[in-house]
Amino acid sequence: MNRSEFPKGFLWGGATAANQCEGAYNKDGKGLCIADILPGGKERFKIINQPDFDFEIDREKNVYPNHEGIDFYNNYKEDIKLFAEMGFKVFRMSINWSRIFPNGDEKLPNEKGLEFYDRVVDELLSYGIEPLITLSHYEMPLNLTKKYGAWKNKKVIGFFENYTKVVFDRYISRVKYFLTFNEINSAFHFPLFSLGFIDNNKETKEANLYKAMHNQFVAGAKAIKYAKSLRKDVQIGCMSIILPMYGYDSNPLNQRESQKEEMKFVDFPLDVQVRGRYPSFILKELERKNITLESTDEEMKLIAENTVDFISASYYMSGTITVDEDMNKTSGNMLAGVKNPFLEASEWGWEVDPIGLNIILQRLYNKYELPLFVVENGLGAKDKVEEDGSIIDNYRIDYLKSHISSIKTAIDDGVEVMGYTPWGCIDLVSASTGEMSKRYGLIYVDKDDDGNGTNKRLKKKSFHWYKNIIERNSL
Ligand code: BGP
Repeated sequence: MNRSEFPKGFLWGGATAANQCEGAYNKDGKGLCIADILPGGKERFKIINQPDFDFEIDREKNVYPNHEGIDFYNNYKEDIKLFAEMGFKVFRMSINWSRIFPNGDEKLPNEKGLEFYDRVVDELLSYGIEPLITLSHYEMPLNLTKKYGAWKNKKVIGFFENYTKVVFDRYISRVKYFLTFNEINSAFHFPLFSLGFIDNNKETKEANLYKAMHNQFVAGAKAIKYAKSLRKDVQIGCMSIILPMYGYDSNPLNQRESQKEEMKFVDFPLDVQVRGRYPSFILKELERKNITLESTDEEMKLIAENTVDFISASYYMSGTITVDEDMNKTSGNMLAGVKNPFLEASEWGWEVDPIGLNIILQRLYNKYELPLFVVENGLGAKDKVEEDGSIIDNYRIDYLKSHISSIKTAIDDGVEVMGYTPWGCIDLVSASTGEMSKRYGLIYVDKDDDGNGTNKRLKKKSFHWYKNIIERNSL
């Protein structure tokens, strides 16, 4: 093997989520999910953090982007053909839970929803592309939130079990790679997306967050157990946001604080899903805060016995931490801490840090000794279509190149990385802004924030660049 090459069988591809690309939000028996009721634009962030968020409000008019997405529901053939042209080996997609169980609590699934994913899976396989299926990507049926309080309620573990059993029964002979919960640690920042409820009550907020995450850990373990009973070589991963947290400077207080934050945000959920047990620093924190998880011995046993096969992750930025209260009042990076003077940020304030990806991959591999899979990474940017229809997205190429190179350096140092699937390989609706104009794609989709456009697909410059990387299996 040439030294610049990636390992044989490296899974190059791209990543999407159902609610951000399919559209057809109420077609063929699909029920509403959380994402279907969130508006786009500035209102979105305000709303998802509102304590009195009203799930009953009819936001039909406001939610254009999710409702139509890029109409992957009808365009999937054309899109998959383009993925195949780029040489994808794998395609990350989610199954929208509310397409299979419209209300979440029915006994029988919605056959039409299952048939849609049959078609998508078969289409991928016909090109030799492995589907990588996320079981839950911010798509909990809204009814489970309204009627049961979402992941706070242990009943939801059972509903998720029904759903995942149906999915595994149906697809596992054709699909080898699954992820349980998308960005399970996003619960700390966007609970409505990942846990399906908002609780801003000081007294109960933290306890409910930990209880809901615990229920997800149990549900994930059950899914793994069932899948393994059907297919021995199935590969199931957990999925987390990974970001290294730097101390702002060499002040030991800042270093200690950054380590504490990184352990809680990154390590805690991984410890549970990879090692099968809660880390002692979290148990101590729960004890100090008087939080009981209401876990049973049986649940802890399930968690211990059904751990993941690999760790998958999204990586967009690092965090910079200080204990200085005045500095902490200034607006910093999107997910953690204050501005890092050494890094530049995207238009949305996400600090670009390819070296950080290398740092965190090294650390996680050496701690957990499990294969890692970068299933999300990319640059959200506004693209310009030239008169001749070309899109010269050199900024995106630079971003992807620097991050891929960082992964390669980790591999050269002995880190096992299974693959790379850049986020939104085809333009889709942004999760945080609910808009189309924050684009990640290698393929452009002609749609704007107000729903205007032909929905036509155009190849960006990055499309040709990425195709070449895959072809040569090398940067
Ligand atoms: C992750 C989500 C994705 C995706 C991505 C980019 O947090 O898993 O769903 O959207 O971030 O974020 P955004 O769309 O907000 O730019």
